Amino acid sequence: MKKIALITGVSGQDGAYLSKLLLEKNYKVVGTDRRSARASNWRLKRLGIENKIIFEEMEIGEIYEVDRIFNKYNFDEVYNLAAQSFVGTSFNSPLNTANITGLGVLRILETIKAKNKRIKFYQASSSEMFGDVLENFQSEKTPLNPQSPYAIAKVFGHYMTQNYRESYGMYAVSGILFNHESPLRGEEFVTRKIIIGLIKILKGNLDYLELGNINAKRDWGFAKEYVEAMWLMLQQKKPEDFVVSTGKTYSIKDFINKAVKILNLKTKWTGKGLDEKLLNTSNGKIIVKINPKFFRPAEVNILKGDASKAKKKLKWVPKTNLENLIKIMINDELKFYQDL
Ligand code: GDR
Repeated sequence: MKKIALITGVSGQDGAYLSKLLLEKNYKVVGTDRRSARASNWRLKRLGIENKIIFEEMEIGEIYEVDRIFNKYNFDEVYNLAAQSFVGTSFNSPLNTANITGLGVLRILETIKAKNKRIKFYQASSSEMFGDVLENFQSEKTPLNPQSPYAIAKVFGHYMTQNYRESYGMYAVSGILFNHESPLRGEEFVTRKIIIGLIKILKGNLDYLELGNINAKRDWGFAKEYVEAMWLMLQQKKPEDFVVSTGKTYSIKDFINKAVKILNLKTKWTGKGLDEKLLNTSNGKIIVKINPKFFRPAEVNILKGDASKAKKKLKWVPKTNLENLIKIMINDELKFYQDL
């Protein structure tokens, strides 16, 4: 008998990689998204699996929608990846973020509790929950200190998942994933924005790139590896939460410096604060400048995860360092240009 998995938010980066992984493990994959099917399927197409999963529309903001999907299939595992996942946007739409990113988790937990408490549940928690960090390395034990409506909604989902595990004996776990990137990352997130921008500049299709706080530091890993940790978390004897991270932190500026080096661009930084710029020393043109429009009302300055529990219990370790991750993203983007 094939196991049946539900992936909410299937058309996102992690949804696509996780679908591929579960198909390889011979699962029947039901993927849901709020949008009417096909337009948002480019990632599944890129991985060649758009016809291999069962695609359903499900608005996680409505309990009867969740109910309908759970009546139609007998799931073994549920991966809740659906969210309003952009931190910046959450400041402009805090109510929608609370409803989807926060209450959405509870709608699924309630449905599982009512229908079949043996269904295993994975919640996509986030390193953003650590916010203004209270410990140098953040682990499962680090106190949470969220700084955005997004992170606060994630904290709600995180504690609800723990509460349903403890109150009802459900196999419900939270994966606290630090930033994870790939060629399938949405263009609004900083890593993909930088890669796309630099390549457009190189090809003469963009004058310069505008960014916000380039001094923020993140712990970046490769998304394809992070979905393996999600699956592993649902295969344990005991349901537990895990941090998934690389343990290394770099600023946005470091990321840019590594990317321009790989692209063989000769550059130098000038100016300070709002006037800080990256110049192309070959032609004197600006490559990067700061636009305060991309600043957030409250910022998370630094994140650095301690994934030693995942290493010990899940035998999961990150394999791709930042340099190689950037190379993967650049090569993919360049290939896209060649294919045009
Ligand atoms: P983040 O990712 O907020 O960490 O959350 P993002 O890539 O959006 O920002 C990372 C850092 O870069 C700074 N920054 C910019 N960010 C964007 N998007 N655009 C810019 O122009 C820009 N300039 C500077 C940001 O201020 C920030 O400090 C991601 C999301 O995927 C979440 O859903 C997920 O939970 C966490 O990672 C783990």
